[in-house]
Amino acid sequence: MADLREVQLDGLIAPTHHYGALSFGNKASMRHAGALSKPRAAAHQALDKMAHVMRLGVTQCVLPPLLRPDLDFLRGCGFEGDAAAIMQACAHDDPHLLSLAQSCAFTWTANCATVIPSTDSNDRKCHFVPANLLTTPHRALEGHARYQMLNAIFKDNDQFIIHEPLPMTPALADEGAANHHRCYNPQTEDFAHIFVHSSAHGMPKNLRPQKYPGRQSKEAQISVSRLGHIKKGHSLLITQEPRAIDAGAFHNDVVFAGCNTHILLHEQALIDQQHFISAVESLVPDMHIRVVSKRDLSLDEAVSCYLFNGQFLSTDNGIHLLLPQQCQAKRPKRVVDQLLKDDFIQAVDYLDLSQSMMGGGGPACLRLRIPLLSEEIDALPQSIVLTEDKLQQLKQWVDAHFRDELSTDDLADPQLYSESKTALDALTQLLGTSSLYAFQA
Ligand code: SUG
Repeated sequence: MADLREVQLDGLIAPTHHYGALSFGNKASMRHAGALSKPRAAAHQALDKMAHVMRLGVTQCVLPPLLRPDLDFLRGCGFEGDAAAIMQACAHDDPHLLSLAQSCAFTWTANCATVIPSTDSNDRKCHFVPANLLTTPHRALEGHARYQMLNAIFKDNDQFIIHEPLPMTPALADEGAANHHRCYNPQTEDFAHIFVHSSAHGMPKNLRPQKYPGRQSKEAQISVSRLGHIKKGHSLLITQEPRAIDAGAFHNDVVFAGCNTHILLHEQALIDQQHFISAVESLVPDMHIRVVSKRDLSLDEAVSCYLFNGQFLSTDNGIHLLLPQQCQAKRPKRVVDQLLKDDFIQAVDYLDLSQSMMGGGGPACLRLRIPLLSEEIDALPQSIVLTEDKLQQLKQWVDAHFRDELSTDDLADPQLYSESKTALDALTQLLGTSSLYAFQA
């Protein structure tokens, strides 16, 4: 029997965490244009979630942030000189470009990559396909840098293959694990990879969203499963319900969640949902698929409370669900209470993730799940694995380097750039990773 365990990889919040309203179709992002952000609180909330996971006995790892602003991007736009000159000129000429370059959306690590575990691939390697994120202008800046960072961390080429992000063409728009889900029955070792898309070559108009962009192409999903060498007959290609996207489910993980044999999804999450359920059940025995009706929770309600972005964790005591506090409102709470009553899940905790939620990211958005064998866990740099000691060090790091508040005007402050560099330099020392950033070369 393969001893496959799901490691949770969460990105650390970066010192320039702010709300730029950069994601068209993500209602929380659009609503919080220009709101004052609280980077320190955001970083603590994210660390508290990681601590929670660690204390449930699940392996929790941390992924360092990217350096912002992305000066190479701004140089590519024609700005010249040192960091201070570039930031100030950009703030004067085109503040929107500066907001893109300062974005910390990489924190939502579910979008970092799609992971295919070694047990599911023909070549028995664990494959990472970093997402190109090309539908949103700020996130399209993440893919290559994340590719380099994943390479630096998952160094063991005998076990891990880090692919380049898919080519930057809209035909291959890819948002990583937010639109991918792996079902797995640990008893029988049956598995299925569910790939959900919202665009495809020749897709009929009635399957396309009318209001907001579909961010994931079918051709990208097929390419990811090809790169990941997924064993034949274990992938399912499914179309996201356009009504869900138009209601604000810009990623499938806003209306669909689960782990192993459990899936929780909204009645209006997918096209031809009954067919989807039968297909999964035929690939993986003993699935528990729970559909929440629109009567119990409308799509609009699902998008505002993020119930389906709950983080499902398989623990020794059963399934533990982490939800944002917004799910304590009457109607979502009633759904959750019923899940507990029916023994669909065994425990739930509600967390304050307000700073992440303001950008449209719930508990599941903040982590990338990496199913690993024990020898693969041993091959990880132990320095990125969270322990009580490391948690305290990271909390002190946040207190030493993060501002309490950040306004849009602060994004032009050159001091913020030096603070970020100092913070990231201190972080690599704390984590004991060798240099991860170009400025450390
Ligand atoms: O891509 N928000 C992210 C939220 C990602 C959530 N991830 C998952 N569903 N897995 C996005 O829309 C907001 C940035 C801003 O407005 O400044 C943002 O990028």
